[in-house]
Amino acid sequence: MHTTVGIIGGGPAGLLLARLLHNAGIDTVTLESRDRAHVENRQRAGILEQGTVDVLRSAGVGDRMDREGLVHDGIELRFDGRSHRVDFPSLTGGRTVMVYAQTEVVKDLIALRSEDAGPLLFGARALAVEDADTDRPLIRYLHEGREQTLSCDYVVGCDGFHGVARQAIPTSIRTTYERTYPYSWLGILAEAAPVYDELIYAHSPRGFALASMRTPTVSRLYLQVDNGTDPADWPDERIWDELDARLALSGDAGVQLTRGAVSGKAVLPMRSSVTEPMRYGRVFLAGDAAHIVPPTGAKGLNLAVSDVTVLARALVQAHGSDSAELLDAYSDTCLRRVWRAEQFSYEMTTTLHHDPAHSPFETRLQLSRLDRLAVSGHAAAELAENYTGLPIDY
Ligand code: FAS
Ligand code: PHB
Repeated sequence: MHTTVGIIGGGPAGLLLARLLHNAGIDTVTLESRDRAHVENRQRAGILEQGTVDVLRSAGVGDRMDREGLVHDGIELRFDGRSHRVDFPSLTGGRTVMVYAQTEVVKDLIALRSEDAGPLLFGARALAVEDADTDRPLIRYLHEGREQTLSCDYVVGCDGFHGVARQAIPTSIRTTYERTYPYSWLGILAEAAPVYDELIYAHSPRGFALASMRTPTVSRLYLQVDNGTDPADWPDERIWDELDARLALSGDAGVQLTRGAVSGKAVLPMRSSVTEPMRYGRVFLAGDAAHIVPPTGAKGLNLAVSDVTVLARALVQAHGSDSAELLDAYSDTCLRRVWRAEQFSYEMTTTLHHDPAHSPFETRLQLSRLDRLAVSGHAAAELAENYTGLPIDY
């Protein structure tokens, strides 16, 4: 089988790239190792930047998001017995974010894909990418018990942190920068009204807590826990009690922790990772295949969207003309924005989490940083600008 663009991975990066290229009349084949149900129900991100919302709308995938998504124009920070709201529109010239789960974005992209009958193969596991530095790169993959090959004009690795595409970049030119954090997140979904009508990020001596949401009746909640934590050690009541203690909501009007049936209990490790370059020959990396951010800044999914938006423009240019100018600039263009998101996610994570290696001195520094965000419009604007998302070609 041959295609213009072979895409490995049917997560948000791969599915959106296929959609953008389809809209531009470029044929693709997408290989996804898991089945449709797994990909559609994998609990992950919840916040879409303004730029992501704009891209989904212009790609024709935004209708249900606009009907069911929740537009948010701020977040609340809680620390040291105080709470401070960061307002987005007044600090960013009108930008907001959308609460609309990654699971829903993926469902919308897959549903649209089946209408266009684009070849999206589930249960197709890429084994290797070969001939990356030729004009006919090849994907070897396993599907329906048989090893098969897909020859391509271009290959894009959208296969996440554990994918194979990264291996196509020779170790002699591939550098991975990484950091793991001394804590993880325990995340739950709960059939319970959200704590508040905006997200609450809470710094507390007991550890970080985040109150988010999926719908007006479904909450998404996170607690900082030790690395290696077994979710079984956190029965529901213990989770609710700890959220109560860390969010410290007592007495706040309109803010209440409603307990409900818990599902989707999972522990998420926290890491930062960037692989450079994001391209070798005719093989490109996009999304988590190239970079990972701790989810504190809600950047992971949004970076995947900006990568494939930049890449789709470059592939359209190369496909329609002899110019490879945008393709040649792809890695540098994306990495500038990636490193900005890495820095913002690192800053949000290290400011809000209790690091077991911290002395009281570092904790005072954290509280001073949070106080600065509460009293300085300049500091708050820097947070708001990064949280709502920098321009795609920042
Ligand atoms: P993905 O990992 O989503 O998709 C990669 C796809 O490739 C998967 O479907 C996988 O099955 C497939 N694949 C892998 N190897 C393959 C192979 N060899 N052949 C074929 N297919 C293969 N971000 C936030 O902003 N907020 C959050 O709260 C948040 N929570 C997260 C929780 C978890 C547990 C994880 C792992 C990530 C979380 N993220 C969060 C980040 C997450 O949203 C990613 O940024 C986002 O999924 C990136 O999308 P993709 O790049 O498409 O990668
Ligand atoms: C989520 O709703 O899953 C979410 C929101 C904000 C974050 C991380 C996760 O920073």
